[in-house]
Amino acid sequence: MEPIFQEIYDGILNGESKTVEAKVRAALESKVNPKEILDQSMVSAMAEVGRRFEIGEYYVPEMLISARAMQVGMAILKPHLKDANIAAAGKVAVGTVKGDLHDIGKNLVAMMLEGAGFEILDLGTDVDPEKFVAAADQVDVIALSALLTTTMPNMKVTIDALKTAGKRDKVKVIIGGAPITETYALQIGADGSAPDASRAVAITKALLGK
Ligand code: B1M
Repeated sequence: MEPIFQEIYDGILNGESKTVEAKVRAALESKVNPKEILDQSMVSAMAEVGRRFEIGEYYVPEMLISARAMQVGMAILKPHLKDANIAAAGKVAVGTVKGDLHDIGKNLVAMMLEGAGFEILDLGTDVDPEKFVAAADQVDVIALSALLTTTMPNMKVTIDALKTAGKRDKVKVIIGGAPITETYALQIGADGSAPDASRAVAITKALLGK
């Protein structure tokens, strides 16, 4: 790996936002292709963060600081990616369902997806089913998060609202959050579920054939 890519890669793995910011700027100033910066250092670093999380080497705090460092780098890179007319891997609307205010896991999912090259439409928390329905026209995937057993049923309400609006077939729906199981996902008509943010990326990619 080229030294500048290695420095960005290590900066993300170690959650060093300032290093990532400085090195991404330096790479752009040296006229390195923004897509190469993204793919060869940043996306691969986040994939490694995900791998370390899955094998229990990283925990949520490490994943969060890495994701933040990634976001700092992404913010600098974004305008250049747009200039270069590079298409996102797909667009995902993320939100925590109606009645639920927990957003740390949802934000982590959004950050990891963004790190993997997806464009994110973050609908926030306590999201009405109608808002997800409206978003279905603009995205490829709808990602629903719930942390409470009392708000889980609103995932089904949201999927049913998509069906009623005739939009269910336009989008893939994935769900997740501490109380969610794959059995529940299938039962309510989601396309899949993920137990954590890194596997949310894997399933999103799989559903979109990426
Ligand atoms: Co609340 N809370 N909380 N809480 N809270 C839990 C969830 C709870 C388990 C605590 C407990 O009792 N042990 C419990 C739920 C019990 C249940 O339903 N069975 C609970 C409760 C009861 C409540 C209140 C009702 C408490 C009250 O007021 N009486 C209340 C409800 C408010 C509401 O939502 N309407 C409440 C409020 C809050 C705070 C506001 C104080 C705060 C939230 C702050 C915030 O999010 N900005 C809070 C917190 C922090 C927690 C705990 C302690 C931590 C949650 C968290 O952020 N975890 C939680 C206990 C716990 O989990 N140990 C608890 C870290 C986060 C990274 O993990 O969100 O699980 P998580 O996300 C993971 C995966 O689940 C997955 O990936 C993430 C990263 O790997 N994932 C997805 C999440 N969404 C995904 C979507 C995907 C795929 C994967 O695809 C779309």
